[in-house]
Amino acid sequence: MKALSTGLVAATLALTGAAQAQDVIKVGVIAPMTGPQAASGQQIMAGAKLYQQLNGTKVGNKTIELIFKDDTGVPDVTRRLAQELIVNDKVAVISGFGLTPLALAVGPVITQAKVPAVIMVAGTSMIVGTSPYFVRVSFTLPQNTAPVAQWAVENGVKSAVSLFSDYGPGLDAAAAFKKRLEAGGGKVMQELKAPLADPDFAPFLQRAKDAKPDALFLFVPAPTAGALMKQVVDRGIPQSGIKVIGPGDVTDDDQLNGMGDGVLGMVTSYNYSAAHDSPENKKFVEEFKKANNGRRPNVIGVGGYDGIHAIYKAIEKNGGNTDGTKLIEAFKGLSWVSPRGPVSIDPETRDIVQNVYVRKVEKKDGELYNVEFKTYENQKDPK
Ligand code: VNL
Repeated sequence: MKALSTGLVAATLALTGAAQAQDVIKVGVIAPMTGPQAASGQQIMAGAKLYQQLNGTKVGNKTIELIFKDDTGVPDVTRRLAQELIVNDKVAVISGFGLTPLALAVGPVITQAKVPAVIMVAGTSMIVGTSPYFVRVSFTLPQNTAPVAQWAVENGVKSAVSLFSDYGPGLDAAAAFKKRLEAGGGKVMQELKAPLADPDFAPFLQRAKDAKPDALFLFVPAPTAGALMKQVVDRGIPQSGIKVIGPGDVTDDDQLNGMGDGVLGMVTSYNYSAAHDSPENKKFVEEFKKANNGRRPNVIGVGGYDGIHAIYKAIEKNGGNTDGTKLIEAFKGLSWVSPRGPVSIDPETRDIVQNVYVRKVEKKDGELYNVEFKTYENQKDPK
């Protein structure tokens, strides 16, 4: 009798454990939380946590558990963490990826394991095409660059020098800019490529200034923007009559105030501004600041927030079924109103479709903001 009851208790406990495990859906979030790209991981984590804070942890009767991992910005670490999360923690989805090479590193892993991966930052066009299990909520560089190239054409830019980080998104941005500027009758005189790691911008900026172009087109990943723009301003480039432009990574909301008044008037185009005028964004910015000691959200923070939203909605659409092949289908065609504006996931490409705004740096209440003045609606990656 005693043996029987012990056995029963053990069986009951095992069943309870199994039932609890089935009620929890784990989601991995892999990002650089330390190292030179730490600002990116901090924004992703803040955005993801805020989503749960404002919307709860439940989807139907399932509890969504986020597991954060720091890849320090090293692709081999991203790959190993992805494998561990999938094999040991049995996550249903992985997400994050603060740089293009970090996203590319997990492609073969997710294809083999059939586990969806939601890209919250990385912006090189070709990434999503490298695995049928990728879906992207961030942006692509050609998508974000085309409108500012158009603005340059319309504002008399005939000659330009491009300076960009020498890797996927920089090459994509520079190519998108050149294509549109030259179609509009302008010319890119020089393309200057700075290394991604520990760049010294000084010699490049001197060359660019000496070339006296109508415009200097810039791209660096958002966490590097403060260092670049300080030097651009110190050299007086905006004041020398050269229009300094780029995708909005270079006037990153997280660092904009530290760039100084020298960036006032600078025009960029981008999918997100902390100054975006909508009730959804007002609430998002307010709550984000409240939860993060007054820190302002940037494009990466909104990527973390929207990434978790998309995961919730895909799980909900599938009634809690987390089979990877079914789950990736559920992401296709999702649409929602983000703090950045209306967005959707292109069912064909699994890439995000969104508004891209042309903005100008202005001062409001003593702070610098990217103030939107023109909208290109429902933009796909132009390829
Ligand atoms: C990338 C593109 C990273 C744009 C960024 O910041 C960015 C990338 C971290 O694809 O590596 O602003």
